Amino acid sequence: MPEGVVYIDGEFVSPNDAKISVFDHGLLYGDGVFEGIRFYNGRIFKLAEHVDRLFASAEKIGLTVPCSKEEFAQLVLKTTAKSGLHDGYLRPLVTRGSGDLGLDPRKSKKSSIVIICSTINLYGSKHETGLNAIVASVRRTPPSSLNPNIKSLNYLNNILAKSEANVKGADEAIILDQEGYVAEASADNIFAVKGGVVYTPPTVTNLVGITRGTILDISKGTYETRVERFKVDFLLKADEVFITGTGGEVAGVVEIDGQKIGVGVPGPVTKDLQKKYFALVRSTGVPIPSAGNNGH
Ligand code: PXG
Repeated sequence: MPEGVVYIDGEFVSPNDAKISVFDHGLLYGDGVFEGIRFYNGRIFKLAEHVDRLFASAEKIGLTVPCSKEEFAQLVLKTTAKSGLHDGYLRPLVTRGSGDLGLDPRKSKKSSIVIICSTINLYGSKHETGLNAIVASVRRTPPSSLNPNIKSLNYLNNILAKSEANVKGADEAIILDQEGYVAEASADNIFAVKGGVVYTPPTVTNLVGITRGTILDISKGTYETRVERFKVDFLLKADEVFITGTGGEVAGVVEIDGQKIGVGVPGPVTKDLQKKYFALVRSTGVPIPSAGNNGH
């Protein structure tokens, strides 16, 4: 059983007792939105940005979050405090709530708030050695069908890509948009470094990642940055490729479809940005109230 604590609609329970109805439209239809947040050293990294994105996702699907942003942030802090963890992972979700069968959202009378506070380990030691990736055959759902900036409970497009990577023995999948431009990885944004310039695609076809934004900010102090579209051949000829995400943090990609990127190890720009990112996440963020002082 995972460690941590779970908030569900007004109650804090242990992960073992964290249950929702099978009639919840989040389960039945993927009708809901979520966030993935990390906390380090007793501080929640970019809490306000994650709460803003959660509310923006909810608004895009006409889902009313049954509290204010400020109250939501306080709930996240309180849940984290109750977990007793200092480093870990938060998964807030807002689902349409339970309702009769039938996908009409009006069947659910009240949305549900769930906040899971636990731990996550995505790439482990691969941060040092780098990841190998494949280019998925499945393309990213086009923005005209589903806005990629709705962080919704529908992740099958990404899961199909990830499963393809699993079958091929790769760590990650790079997903292309409908026109063949590089969109993102299964749960991360993607960057390339060439001639000392840091490139990442615009977010028309991918999530406006909070880690992506942080890395662009950090990069600007040292490197030229360019937000522009590119295809796979650009990645294959790049000096370095890396991916960014709350879960995956900053991880070098050293091989794509069996072809080495650069010299086949995480490059100096990736390592520099990784180091600066880890320093930032460990020294900034909203302090988690101490366990004794979280209840009132
Ligand atoms: N693209 C997609 C499709 C994502 O789901 C990112 C990019 C990176 O965004 P952030 O804001 O995290 O830099 C994501 C983020 C998980 C997990 O449980 C998934 C994400 C984040 C944290 C954990 O697999 N997705």
